[in-house]
Amino acid sequence: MERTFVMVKPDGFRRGLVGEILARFERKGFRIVGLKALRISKELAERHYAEHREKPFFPGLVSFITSGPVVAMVLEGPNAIAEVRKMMGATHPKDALPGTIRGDYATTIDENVIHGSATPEDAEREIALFFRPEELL
Ligand code: DGI
Repeated sequence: MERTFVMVKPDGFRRGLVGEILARFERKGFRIVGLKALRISKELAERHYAEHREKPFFPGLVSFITSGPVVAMVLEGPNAIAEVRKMMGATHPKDALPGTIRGDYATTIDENVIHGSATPEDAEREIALFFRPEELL
């Protein structure tokens, strides 16, 4: 069993895609062990995306992710990290295959609908950033 951190980004929330996305993960068989809607502060955004701090797109990324509510969740299941990434599709929607979340719902890298942890280390760090232990089932 593995846990991963997933977030429906502000574009997904604004477009009413939360239910669609949650349904895909539930149907796949993942267990929801944490779930909340929130607005991300600039400080949380900068910590979450710390690895991109020096990139030219960093200011735009922080501004986008703080632009409206998001839904954050922790999903649990076998190989959850890799399986969720597979269901999300490639980072750039132009490379994301139909049938994946980004392939079906996104067109630009600036607004690519969903985030999912890339590695077990990222998952642990991101879960701790967004959830207190008592908020997880
Ligand atoms: O884990 P991912 O979201 O698939 O990808 P990542 O961790 O490499 O990048 C995090 C987010 O940063 C990504 O979802 C969109 C944004 N991003 C990454 N590379 C670029 C980018 N945004 C722009 N504008 N240009 C990029 O090259």
